[in-house]
Amino acid sequence: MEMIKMMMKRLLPLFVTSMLLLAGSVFAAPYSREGGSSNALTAGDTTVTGYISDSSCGLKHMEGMGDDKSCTLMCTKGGQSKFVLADRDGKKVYSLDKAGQAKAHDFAGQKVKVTGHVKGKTISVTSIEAA
Ligand SMILES: [Cu+2]
Repeated sequence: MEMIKMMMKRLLPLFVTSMLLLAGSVFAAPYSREGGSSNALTAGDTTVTGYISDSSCGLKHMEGMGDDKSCTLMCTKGGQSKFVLADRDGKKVYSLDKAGQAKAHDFAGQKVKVTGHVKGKTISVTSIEAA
């Protein structure tokens, strides 16, 4: 099972990205922008800067849990909490979709720029890079 999980983790982002690209090229032409606010495909990508945290701690990590990275990894270990993007300046916590969960692992506790579709408080992640 571990092997399959690891393979899924590696392959899923690739799969999602290629599906998005495919969907983008198929839908980009026929759809006009007017009235498309409810359609995520026409919304375009947004970049949000913040810290990769976990859903238990959110904006501020518990004290006595080591640094942000170890706390985030500890909290998300075994899937009790999920990775989130904590925008400390904007005091907002965004949840990340499945692709984002896989990508966020490498950036636990770090300041990052997350690019993707923002819908309410959830980001469908296209990419995460260090900020
Ligand atoms: Cu934590």
